Amino acid sequence: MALRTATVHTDVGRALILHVCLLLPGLIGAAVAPEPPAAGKCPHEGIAISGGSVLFHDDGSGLEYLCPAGYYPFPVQTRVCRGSGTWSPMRDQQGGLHRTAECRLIRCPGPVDFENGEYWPRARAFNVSQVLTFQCYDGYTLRGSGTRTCLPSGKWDGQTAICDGGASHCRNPGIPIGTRKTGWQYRWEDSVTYRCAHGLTLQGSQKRTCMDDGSWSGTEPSCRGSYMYDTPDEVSSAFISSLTEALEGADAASGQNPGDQQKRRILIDPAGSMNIYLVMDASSSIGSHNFTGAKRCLNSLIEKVASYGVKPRYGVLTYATNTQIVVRTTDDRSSDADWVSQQLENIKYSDHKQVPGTNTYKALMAVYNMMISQEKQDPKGWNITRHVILLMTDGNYNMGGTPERVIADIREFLNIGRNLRNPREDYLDIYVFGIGPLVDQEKINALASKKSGETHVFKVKDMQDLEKTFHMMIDESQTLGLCGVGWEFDPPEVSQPNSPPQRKYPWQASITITRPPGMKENCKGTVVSPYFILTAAHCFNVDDEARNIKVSVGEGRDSDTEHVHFHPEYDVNKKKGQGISEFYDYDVALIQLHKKLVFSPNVRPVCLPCTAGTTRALRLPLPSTCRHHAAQLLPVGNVKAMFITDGKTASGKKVQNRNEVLIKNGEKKSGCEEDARHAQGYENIKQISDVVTPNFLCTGGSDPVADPNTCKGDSGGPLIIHQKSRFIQVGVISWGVIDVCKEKGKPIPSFARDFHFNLFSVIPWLKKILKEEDLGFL
Ligand SMILES: *[C@@H]1O[C@H](CO)[C@@H](O)[C@H](O)[C@H]1NC(C)=O
Ligand SMILES: *[C@@H]1O[C@H](CO)[C@@H](O)[C@H](O)[C@H]1NC(C)=O
Ligand SMILES: CC(=O)N[C@H]1CO[C@H](CO)[C@@H](O)[C@@H]1O
Repeated sequence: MALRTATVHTDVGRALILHVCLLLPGLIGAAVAPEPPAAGKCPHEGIAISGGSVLFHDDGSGLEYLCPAGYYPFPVQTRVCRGSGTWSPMRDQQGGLHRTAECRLIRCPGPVDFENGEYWPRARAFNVSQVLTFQCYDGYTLRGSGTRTCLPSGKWDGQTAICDGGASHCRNPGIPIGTRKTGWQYRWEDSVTYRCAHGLTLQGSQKRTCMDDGSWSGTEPSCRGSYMYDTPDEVSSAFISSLTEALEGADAASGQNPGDQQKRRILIDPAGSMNIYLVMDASSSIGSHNFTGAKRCLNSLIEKVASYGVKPRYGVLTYATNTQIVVRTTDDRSSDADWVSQQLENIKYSDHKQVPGTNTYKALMAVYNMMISQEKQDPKGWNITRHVILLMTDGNYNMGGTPERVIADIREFLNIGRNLRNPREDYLDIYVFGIGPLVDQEKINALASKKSGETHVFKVKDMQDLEKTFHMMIDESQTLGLCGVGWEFDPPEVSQPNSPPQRKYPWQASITITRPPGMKENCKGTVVSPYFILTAAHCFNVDDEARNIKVSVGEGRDSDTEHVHFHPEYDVNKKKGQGISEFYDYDVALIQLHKKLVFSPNVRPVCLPCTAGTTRALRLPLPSTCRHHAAQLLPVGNVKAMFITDGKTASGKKVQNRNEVLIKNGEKKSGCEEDARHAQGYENIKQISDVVTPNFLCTGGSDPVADPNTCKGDSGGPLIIHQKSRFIQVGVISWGVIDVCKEKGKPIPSFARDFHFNLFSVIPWLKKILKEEDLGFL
């Protein structure tokens, strides 16, 4: 077989700046009583809750029902004291009136419908930690989670189980637990609609349409009880991943100083500019203390975004009955973070004080008007500006009409969703944060964007949870080391004659091993943490000394090696006795560096499977397991993947090239593996599994399409899955059947296959060696 090590010397180019950002919000939500409170006039008798206790607000304006852990107040959590001296009536989510309150056990709703398979046990509701199991009928393939556990929040872990019969333009979108689906055909432009079982509110998209590209429009629906909140973990993970992605691709069209980095970013970023609108509910029931906290959080958000070199324009609005515009996007200073922060600091809570009523319609109308003025100012750059609206509210708007109308107008104005082939959905994201028990889930869901696999609406318990969320989101360790962020755009060559060579994939490392007499061997590797480079074990000889192994990453100096950790099961001679001269199972090694790498836009880690970083990168629901990662990254079938090679542009500039291949992980797998018999030395093996163990991923060949092949020098480099704009390594390039590069010009035979060591097979070893590296292995 042909190993992919090489004696050619390869330079590592310097990289372009990428933007990555991070995030954070703080916010505000508040409840507005539909009627003015009547201080203290309501009786304290006759309103007890069975199984719980009652907390009266000091000013007599309301009460809150409290229940022990594992229980929730039914039918309502809070009541207000009305002008007439009576408590507000208690209506459940269907509007049914109740005379008494009780603490009910938190339970998970059971499935009301399931297609093409069975589930058990059958029940309308499940206790916390009960398990549901799904199985498909013959001929159907299970996607999603075959078993699901009821969580203490009343939600199920894992992902919707779907028994898919295949063979349609879109895949079966499934029936999330608690919903019923209508629509059984999944052709282009077919739609399905969902309803929730009695007592639950639908979040996400009620209707989804099969689109041109084979995906479904909108977000998978879920059915929630009024007692379900998003934990800080869930919020920060979902929001951080969506927002980071949005910020990665955006920059404001500004930057006066042609020499600074800002300017350079604009040159390489045709994706245009970004507006962020911060819309804060400041209605009367929010105390001034909370308002100050929310301002502090938003200020940190602005600073954080700025510290990553992204310069969006900000619009800042506060609202209650009326809307106050604090910063307009049309103001030249709106992309000056310091100035915007200062304006935010100057807002006084008393500006809106004592006004009952929340007019969300008017607030969004003000955002819409800002967009219109900005378009007049800059008609040319307009359609490449992305808009992100962060709305903080309780969704309990009680005046001004339904805000959905303005959202429809905004979408129309930005030309979003009109053309099915170019829906431009990327150009608008509306996140809605609701805080506290009075949040009306249906209303906040109606306002938020609905995008496949993403969450835009969050309901948090209280201000404290929100602050916690906020702290989790701005945790530096999660953002600087954000894994798998690449920059694939090619800058116009002419604009930067002296620019450094292009570097799109900042985790790529070149490894040079010097062996006497004057021989050099080259391999590739990947940065997986500040101290470790993942590569192939066969790059090294037993007698290679650490001082002769150098690693080059980014544009800095070569790094010295402290130690090479081989997988304990790697033994090239293991099967010599069976006539197999070379055996490459467990062909993985980790180089431990002498000094820590400093992460920068040019030096970043790739994502490894079964880590918290990958869960975030893939925006998988929490909690996610290693099995979920495997199902998402390596499903059965031909799986799109890529490897990276060094190349040169026509003008001689060094570049990193993306080579797309298909991992044969379905019916073509055994054929792919059988071709290993064509490798020199493997002609006479008895069983193919003697050399191609289940730990290899196979690419190459010409069926269904011709894949590019790896060459000498690529050994140790990554086999990567590119999903949701992030890069996750699933394999290490190990060996190939022939060296197609040596035979340049000759037609490439269909048996030219490449074998990559599957990282899912060595997770315990990675976890052990990388235990100090904080990668959050699952
Ligand atoms: C659920 O929990 C309740 C209260 O602890 C108990 O009475 C009931 O039997 C449990 N149901 C199941 C199916 O375990
Ligand atoms: C912006 O508008 C121009 C002219 O109408 C069009 O050619 C271009 O494709 C649009 N760009 C985007 C990103 O929609
Ligand atoms: C809605 C909310 O979080 N209210 C809080 C405002 O601040 C006071 C004082 O810190 C808290 O007691 C409230 O719970």
